Amino acid sequence: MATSKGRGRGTAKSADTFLGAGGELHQSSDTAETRLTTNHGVPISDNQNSLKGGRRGPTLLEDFVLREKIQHFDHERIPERIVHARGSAAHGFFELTDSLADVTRAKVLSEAGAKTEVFVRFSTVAGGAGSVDTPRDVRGFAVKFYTKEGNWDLVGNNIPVFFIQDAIKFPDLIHAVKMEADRGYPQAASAHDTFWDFVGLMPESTHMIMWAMSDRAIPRSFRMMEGFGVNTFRLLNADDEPTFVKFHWRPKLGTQSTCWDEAVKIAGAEPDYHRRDLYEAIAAGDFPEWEFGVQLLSQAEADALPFDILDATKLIPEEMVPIRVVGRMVLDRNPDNFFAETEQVAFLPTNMPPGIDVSEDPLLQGRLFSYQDTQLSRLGTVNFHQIPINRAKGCPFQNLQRDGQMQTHVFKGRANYEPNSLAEAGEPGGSRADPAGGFRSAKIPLDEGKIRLRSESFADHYSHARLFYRSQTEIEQAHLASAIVFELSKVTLDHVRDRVIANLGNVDAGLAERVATGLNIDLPSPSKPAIAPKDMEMSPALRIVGKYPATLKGRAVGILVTDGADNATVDAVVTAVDAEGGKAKIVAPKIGGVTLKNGKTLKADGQLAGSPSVLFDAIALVLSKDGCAQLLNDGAALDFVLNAFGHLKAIGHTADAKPLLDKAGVIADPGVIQFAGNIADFVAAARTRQWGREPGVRTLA
Ligand code: HDE
Repeated sequence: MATSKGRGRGTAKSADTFLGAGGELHQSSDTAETRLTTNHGVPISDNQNSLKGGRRGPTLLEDFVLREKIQHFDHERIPERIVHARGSAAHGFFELTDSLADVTRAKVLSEAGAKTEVFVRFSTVAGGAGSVDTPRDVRGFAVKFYTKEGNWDLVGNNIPVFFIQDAIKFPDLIHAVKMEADRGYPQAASAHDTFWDFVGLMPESTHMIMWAMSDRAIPRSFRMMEGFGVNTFRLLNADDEPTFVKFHWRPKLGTQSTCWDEAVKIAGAEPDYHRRDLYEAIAAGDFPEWEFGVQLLSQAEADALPFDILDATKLIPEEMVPIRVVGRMVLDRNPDNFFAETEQVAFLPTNMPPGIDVSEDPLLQGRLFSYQDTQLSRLGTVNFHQIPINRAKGCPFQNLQRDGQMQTHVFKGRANYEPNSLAEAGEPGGSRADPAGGFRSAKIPLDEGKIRLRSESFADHYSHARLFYRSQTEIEQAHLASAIVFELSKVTLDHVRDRVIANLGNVDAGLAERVATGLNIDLPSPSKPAIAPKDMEMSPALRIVGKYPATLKGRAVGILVTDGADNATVDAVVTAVDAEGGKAKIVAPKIGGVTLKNGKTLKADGQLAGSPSVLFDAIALVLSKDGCAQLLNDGAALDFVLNAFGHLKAIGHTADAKPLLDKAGVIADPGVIQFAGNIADFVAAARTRQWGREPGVRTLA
């Protein structure tokens, strides 16, 4: 065997590389630190060949090296999450900027200036772990704070309300939205019969449907999503006095969304769109950041509201109870290992430090059971809290729970019960309950005996849906109505569609009519609501359009170049985009790049066919005359332009690129900018979408 040092990629320290008898590349190592071993530490001599009876004979059962490797591989997967299976995560910190000591004794919320490590997982809800990132769906926004007083898991969503009021309906909701039971499709999509059948029969879902059909459900990036605790919680101060609280996360980059047509196309072009965006932003030092805010209200203030704050289908408009910003969260480190961290992280709404407590919200109450239970089936043992990502940090963890599958802790001493007189405080087995500093529940009087009933205070299913719809801008209302038309167009059962539209009639007669017209069906009369909806004061805070900051931060500009392209224009665009914190990406017909007008080679970040404009927030076409002529016959180039125009993106172009714009049907508007020393105009247009263009490129409901 020939031996040659250092050949092959990823060669371990002091490892030798050599060619095997069959000509295949091997690597070897002869030191204890670097050599390959079995799981039990036995050094392995050959990682290429199994042990056989003769060189062409059968494999021997005796080959424990092979068996161990294959067996471990066979068991690599664990059950995926029943909901929120597809997710991406990052490490970071939470910094409290304003103490809430008056309302809570939780250190994480009362020690201003203190930083707490966090691990955050974002997710879709309906799709499996291998589904795509951009379907229309609610997004999970789960934060694990490793506080000094144990873990606090704020397991929220990017939408502040939910489909149902009582946890007992959750399995029904999820069965209805997931792929249909007999056919196994559609994957990661709510546009199908069973989901809308459930929705039509459950009017309480109407408010959430408004949000799920809004652009919030097709976010541009995890970094551009709001987060909400959804359920109402309580804070308890040093005297155990309770204050109701709603938790909010607000992204520094503003809340931004994709267009529906764009989201659909991204699913094909880049299924990992959000995962890659988060990973690459953090790797580049562009750390995503959110403000953390609370809405606080006393029992008396809650009682005075015209809705029940224990009902998770309602929100408290900011205009009624302002959000007090008390902290910020920065995500600054990618996980080292997807499985160990992102997959094995177990969020539990029951993880709360002293000073934070639950409310009687019947949705939350069911969640308090479900998450612990699901971890047992997913992670397989009661000891899942010992997995590093789940372990409490910054505080001692000690109790008398023992043994169980995968116990990794070697407990010492005889005292594994309490009370005991064998162990002193500080010794193993010597830990005791702390009545003053420990977790206590709010003292809430219970007014009735056992009862299986939905409170009358939950019966108004439409006022908040109306509030949301009517508070939107016209653009957002049109998107929302169009989304319902799209989804109901995929529904095959007439009675299901009719029932949904009949319910929409209680939200807003105009909305119901828009949807019926969009489907070209007769408008059914409104259904009979349990309680007649009321008009509430509009809440402009519920909008997205017109609210996000005008900046290129977090945005990407795709610069399509050809041979002979003007180097000065390319440089000017790249410099201007960089200067504003955007990401400039060179796209060329071939990945090796192009030769610019000055004879220099410019390498491409992406090949045109694999880098469609849906992956960028704005595009620049820096084409030479000949280059443009060649692209006129290239469908990928035409799509690049056509989709950017249709998705309301700024388009900057050289004069020589005009024939491509014309062939793609681009009509000049303020977002289409011919370069002539005016790069600043292009950058200004690239900071947002060209909403004014929309009526000309899309028929909306
Ligand atoms: Fe969850 N939910 N959920 N949920 N949920 C789970 O726990 C459940 C609800 C949310 O990134 C499961 O570990 C019930 C509301 C997020 O790992 C499960 C009910 C909100 C995540 C579960 C709800 C959420 C989950 C599945 C109705 C927003 C992903 C796997 C009573 C406040 C966390 C798991 C992660 C995950 C149950 C409703 C958020 C089955 C019974 C409302 C972000 O335990």
